Amino acid sequence: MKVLDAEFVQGFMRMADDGWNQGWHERNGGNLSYRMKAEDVDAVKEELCPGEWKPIGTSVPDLAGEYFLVTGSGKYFRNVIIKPEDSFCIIEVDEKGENYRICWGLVNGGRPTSELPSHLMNHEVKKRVSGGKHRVIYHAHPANTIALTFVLPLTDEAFTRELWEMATECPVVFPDGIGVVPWMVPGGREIAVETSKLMEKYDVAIWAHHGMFCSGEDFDLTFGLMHTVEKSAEILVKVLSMTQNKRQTITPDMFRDLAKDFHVSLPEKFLFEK
Ligand code: 2HA
Ligand code: ZN
Repeated sequence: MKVLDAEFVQGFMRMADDGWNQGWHERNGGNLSYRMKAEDVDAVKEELCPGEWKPIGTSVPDLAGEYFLVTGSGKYFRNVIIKPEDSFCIIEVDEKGENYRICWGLVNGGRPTSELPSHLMNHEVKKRVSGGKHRVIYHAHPANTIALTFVLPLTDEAFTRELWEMATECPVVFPDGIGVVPWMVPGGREIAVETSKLMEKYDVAIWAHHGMFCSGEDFDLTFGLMHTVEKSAEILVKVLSMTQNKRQTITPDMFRDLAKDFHVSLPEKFLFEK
């Protein structure tokens, strides 16, 4: 099968375009990766043509031999549906988890996303903690979430609780909460290590003054997670623009009632008295 005809590739392209249409991907902002299933690799194997091995910049031994669909460094989400072969690629990770090679795509040259270390380290953690279920890692620059990193304390507790309070669905959609990484230089191993530590506990990590990372089982769940967090952030920005004091809100006991009926467990560390 042609790579571009495969359902997982169509899903990847649609998600990238949905993110562009949300306004989360100015210029070359953001990146997306998908850990391919054995049957995905099988379906497109006649089109795979491996290039040279190159260093990943970190070590991901638990991803040895895996294939990923990843957006390209400097490439625009705007162009993913317009010139897919130029905008993303399929890479293979070597037997040590230290090198990758491009097997398809980026026909005009280039390399996978500058955030490849963060993507792969997040995949490695999520593969382990989800028992292999999580396959999608998504990074975007949604404006309301970023705006909040200038006014809320940069703690998991503050972001989780404030965003949970803004929409009743939030604690059900991300019951484990949200992690926050303080401002760091992007693109390297250090920020990848900090983000992947948070991914042990959460499916969402916010990078202060930069953007958000989400992890999920498939494209719909991962996009939906980013969308839910950003929508909640938008509501909080509106509320804070009107007043510093909410007249009423969802209280810790209301969250506990919700948790019971919706069969989620909400960590007590987010249900503190204010
Ligand atoms: O430009 O978003 O974090 C891609 C990025 C880097
Ligand atoms: Zn970014």
